[in-house]
Amino acid sequence: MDVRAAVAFEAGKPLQIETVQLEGPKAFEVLVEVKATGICHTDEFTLSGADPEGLFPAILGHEGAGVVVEVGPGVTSVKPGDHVIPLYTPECRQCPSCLSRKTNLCTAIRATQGKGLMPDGTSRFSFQGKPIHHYMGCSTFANFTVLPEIAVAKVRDDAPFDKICYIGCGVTTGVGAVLNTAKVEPGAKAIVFGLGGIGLNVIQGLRLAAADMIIGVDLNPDRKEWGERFGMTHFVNAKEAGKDLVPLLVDMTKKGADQIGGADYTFDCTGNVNVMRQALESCHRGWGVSVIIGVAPAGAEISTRPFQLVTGRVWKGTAFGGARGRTDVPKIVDWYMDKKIEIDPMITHILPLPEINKGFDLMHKGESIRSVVVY
Ligand code: NAD
Ligand code: AHE
Ligand code: ZN
Repeated sequence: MDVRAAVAFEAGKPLQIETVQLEGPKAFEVLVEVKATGICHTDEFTLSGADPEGLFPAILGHEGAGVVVEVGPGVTSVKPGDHVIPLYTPECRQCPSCLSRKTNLCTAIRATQGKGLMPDGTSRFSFQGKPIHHYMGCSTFANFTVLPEIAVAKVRDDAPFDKICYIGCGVTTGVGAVLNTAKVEPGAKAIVFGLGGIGLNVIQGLRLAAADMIIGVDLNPDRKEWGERFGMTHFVNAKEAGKDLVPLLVDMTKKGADQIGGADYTFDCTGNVNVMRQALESCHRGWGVSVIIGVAPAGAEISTRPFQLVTGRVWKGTAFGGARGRTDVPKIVDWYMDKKIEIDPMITHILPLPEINKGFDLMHKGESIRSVVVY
């Protein structure tokens, strides 16, 4: 079938809107009509050429919501008409990782997904007779896409697509990093570095976890108001603090008899390895946990003095907020519908597909939190 897609033909070049061909679902696959997709910084990361796994041409996009229109042989968990959120972290419930109960990083199809292919090693998308790569197993920058059955979460059908698409990445990543990965307890002190589409969701996760002190750090002064909107208690402008940022943050977290200072939990939501170091080093001696969420370019490496770890600070990472997609995503949709979490104010721009490049421009200029393309 013909579908409309924003195609990434080359790194560093704008997406091109084209009519491309999509084959129907094979065994254990589903065809989904994508109704809306967010634009995440990770799409920009791959489009920029910084992603060591980046492949071109590809149909990017991994933060979608839509409706199942057809299922391939063997599919039992969803049917045409079901509302679904595509999962870049699938949940097969059978692989050693899923069965371990220690991680959400299902390994059933990761190898082919990383090669931009469906699990049978082929692509369903093509343009002028040549295959186009899938992206993160999702390719939501097309109005129809094919996904493995294990990579869709069935969600309630009264939830608006143009809001819940954000649960496909940003919301789940931010809130999940707090609840699943860090397991923040009430009364905690936390620092969030980078108050964009992910960082603001970390802040609302911290509010949900009843953290006492939520310090937000960003270079963009406009982000102060944004952080406060979701529960941030203090803001630090990283540009103004300069080299004094870590001692300043440590000082801010000193309280009563505890004059050592440092946060119980810190979160990197920038993808900058220097910030990741600042985040670790502003943790409390003995127990502070720093969670890396940001994705860093090919070749970038993190460093710190081993002493930071010897003295009890812990460095962790999280993908998709530690969420098991088919199990947890429907619950997060319920939290949104029950007003336990907010999404609407973070969606600052709604765009039609032909204007998708504007969404990337807004991100570069720091003018959007989330842009959502509605088909
Ligand atoms: P964004 O562009 O919306 O936000 C980034 C924020 O960081 C901006 O507010 C920016 O001003 C701020 N920032 C940049 N450099 C900074 C610095 N040196 N100090 C302080 N603040 C700084 O991006 P996003 O969509 O929120 O994504 C954030 C990161 O998370 C990206 O690296 C993205 O690829 C990654 N990500 C990871 C996962 C995961 O599962 N681990 C999921 C989604 C996104
Ligand atoms: N391809 C990159 C890694 C990108 C990455 O870490 N992606 C996150 C999700 S970011 C969503 O916006 C993730 O899920 N990682 C786990 C995985 O299996 O990819 C690189 O550096 O190679
Ligand atoms: Zn993302």
